[in-house]
Amino acid sequence: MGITSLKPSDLKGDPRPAGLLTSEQIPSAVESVLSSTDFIDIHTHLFAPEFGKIGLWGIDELLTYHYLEAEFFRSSPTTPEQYWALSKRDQADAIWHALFVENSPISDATRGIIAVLKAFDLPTDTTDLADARAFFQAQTIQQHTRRVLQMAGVSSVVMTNDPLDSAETPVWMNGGLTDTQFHAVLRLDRILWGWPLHWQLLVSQDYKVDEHASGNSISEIRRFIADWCGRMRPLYMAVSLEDTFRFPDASITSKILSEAVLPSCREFDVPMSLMIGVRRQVNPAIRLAGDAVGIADLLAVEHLCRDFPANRFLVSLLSRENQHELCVYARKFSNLMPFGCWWFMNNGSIVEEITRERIEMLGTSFIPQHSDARVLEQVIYKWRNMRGVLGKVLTDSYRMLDADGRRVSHHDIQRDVNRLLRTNFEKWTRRRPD
Ligand code: FIX
Ligand code: ZN
Repeated sequence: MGITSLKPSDLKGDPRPAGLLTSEQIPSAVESVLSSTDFIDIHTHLFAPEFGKIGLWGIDELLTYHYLEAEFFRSSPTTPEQYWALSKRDQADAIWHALFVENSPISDATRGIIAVLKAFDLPTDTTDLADARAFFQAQTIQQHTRRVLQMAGVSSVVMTNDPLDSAETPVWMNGGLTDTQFHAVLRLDRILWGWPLHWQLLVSQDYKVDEHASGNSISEIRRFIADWCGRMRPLYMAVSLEDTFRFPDASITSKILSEAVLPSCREFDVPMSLMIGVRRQVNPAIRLAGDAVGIADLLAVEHLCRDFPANRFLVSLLSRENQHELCVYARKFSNLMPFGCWWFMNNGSIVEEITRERIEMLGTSFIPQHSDARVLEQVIYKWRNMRGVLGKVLTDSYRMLDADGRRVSHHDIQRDVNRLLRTNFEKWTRRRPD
């Protein structure tokens, strides 16, 4: 008996047709589906082991994560100049001491470190990092990577790849990516908003472009993108944009986006990811930790979705104030896929707020999260936290559905979780990462 064929009379007296859950059974069913389903992590700054040293992992990298550096400068008299003069190891020791010994690690980012140490049965309340360092030094990156991804319940990791980053070039120029658990994204920040600083890098790669992106520049940029699509086979192209981003306007960014990047996305049938709302380097003294947030004008998103109906857009916004508007635009444009709770949005209470709103307005037609992990082991706590929030939000949604008169089955929950954390992305990229 399928769920749709149930008549109200069948439900009287509560005879449980096979597979249907009682309201009491819903929380554990949701939890078991979430814990047994591997996710696709659609945006990270992680690298496959074959990229060598640019892939960050281990306790010193975990502690010197820019989220923790930002918190460190609030809880330590150490100046940024003094901090940058320290070795990575001494920076990590300083952060451990200030945020984990002298203070309670109750912020999301500090709790994340505790969760990683716990996941490897390492002490979480020592004054030094000797045990943790010994543990990570004993790991081999290949094996450790597989183990960490399995612990995080992540089957595929989508990287962030900059074609103008010389540290990555050796892999791409020597046969490309071989690791099947990692996938490439063509990140175009230096071309889209960094053109004034970086156009000569294309010239050095024999592309005939100029400072104003005039003449043959557009067709040369498209040739550049085509060459890198051949090397990377990216799942999508991407850019992060400031809160001041406007489209269309007279800027080089607008010109390159509309005349080169979006046509190339259509040519290679890949989506364009727009991460909008950063205010870069409001405090350069603290480097990566020095970026902030601003409320973006989403008219740009409206114009892009309407004026480029053949393009598919992945959009994530940094400002809390922009989230509702994004949900509304997603109801207007089927070529718009909201994704993730980006950066300053990625805190439990805000993730819950956004995810509830998205379920209420979009059902399961969005991608709830990405980790944005910069250090390998971060995927352990970032996805554990997300499973916790999603568990609460989905349980409430199914209980409300049950109370409204429609019973839920284990199959329903599995289908919905698959869609949210796997098939929405697979369909959007027209690719099955694994
Ligand atoms: O632009 C981005 O992809 C951002 O995620 C990063 O630049 C940012 O520094 C970050 O790590 C956010 O979590
Ligand atoms: Zn990122």
